[in-house]
Amino acid sequence: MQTFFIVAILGLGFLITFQIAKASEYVAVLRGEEKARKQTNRVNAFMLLAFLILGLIGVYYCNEELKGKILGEPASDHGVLIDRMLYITIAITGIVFIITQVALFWFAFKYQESDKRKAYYYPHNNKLEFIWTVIPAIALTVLVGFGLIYWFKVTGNAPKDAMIVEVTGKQFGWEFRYPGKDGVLGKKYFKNIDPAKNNPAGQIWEDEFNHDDVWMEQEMHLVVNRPVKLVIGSKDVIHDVGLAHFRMKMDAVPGTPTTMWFTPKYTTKEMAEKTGKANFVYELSCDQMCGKGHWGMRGVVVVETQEEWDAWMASKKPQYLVAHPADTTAKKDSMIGRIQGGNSQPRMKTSNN
Ligand SMILES: [Cu+2]
Repeated sequence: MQTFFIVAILGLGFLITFQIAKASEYVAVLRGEEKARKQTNRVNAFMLLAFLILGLIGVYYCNEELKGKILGEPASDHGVLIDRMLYITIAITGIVFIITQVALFWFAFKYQESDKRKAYYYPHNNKLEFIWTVIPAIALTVLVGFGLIYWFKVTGNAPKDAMIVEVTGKQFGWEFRYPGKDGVLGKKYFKNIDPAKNNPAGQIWEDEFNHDDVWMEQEMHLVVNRPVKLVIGSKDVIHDVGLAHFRMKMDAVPGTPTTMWFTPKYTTKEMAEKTGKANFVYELSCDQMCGKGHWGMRGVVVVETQEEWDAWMASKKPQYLVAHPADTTAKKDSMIGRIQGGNSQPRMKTSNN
């Protein structure tokens, strides 16, 4: 029955289309085909012009509406460069956009079909082709060149005094690890990841660099005017560390650490004053569709003075001590604990099955 209706509807649709086509054909014959075509031509030419004018008004209106509502001043040193690059790109492509669109629609209107003139046949001009190939090529090379220079800067070596923070994305949230006083992140291994044993990052406890590493979730603290290098990874799928206020972003790829560095220019408090929003926070968003909880991957970045940061860090306990409350020196014991942990898991699984 359903199939019958579908076929019937399709058949009717076809019939109606056919009849309309036939009817307009008759109308054209009655009115004179030539005349009908010319009239349609005029209407189209006028509508193209109207589209141009309305479109340009729309562009202007959107720009006015959104002015000042986007992110505001970039809050990092690299952000200033990236914004500048963006504005130069928008200016150049904007000028080209306006010229080409106005020319396109104005010509379509001005040179619509007319009995008074005939189209001029002009198939080829090497000089013209050369000019409009070479100029855009040079302009784009310069723009891409700037992009590449900034990219190498952002992903290249951070200054020696840079702070290091490890950022790990997961479904759905962010984890951070600070290297502690030694300034070195201890080694980790994904099979060691076991939040039940207080090892959410998978740290290898035998590595002494791990003993002062501090681990936390959802909130990252940075020092104003001090470069920071983020070492980025993921526990499951590809996420993306999006720091829109700093104009920074980098994919978080499982198994392949990525890095970027920048220097925050303003503390959270200063930014609150600048934006006039008392509850301003720097946001860390996931810029990669990573699953159904993607929308909830909002982290917070707190930028503060060195003293505030020191006080905050002093209140944190290294993860090694969280995992080994009674044991700060005996590395042998922690190793045994890890081996036992590794063996007990599969056994538990078999008994469950
Ligand atoms: Cu994500």
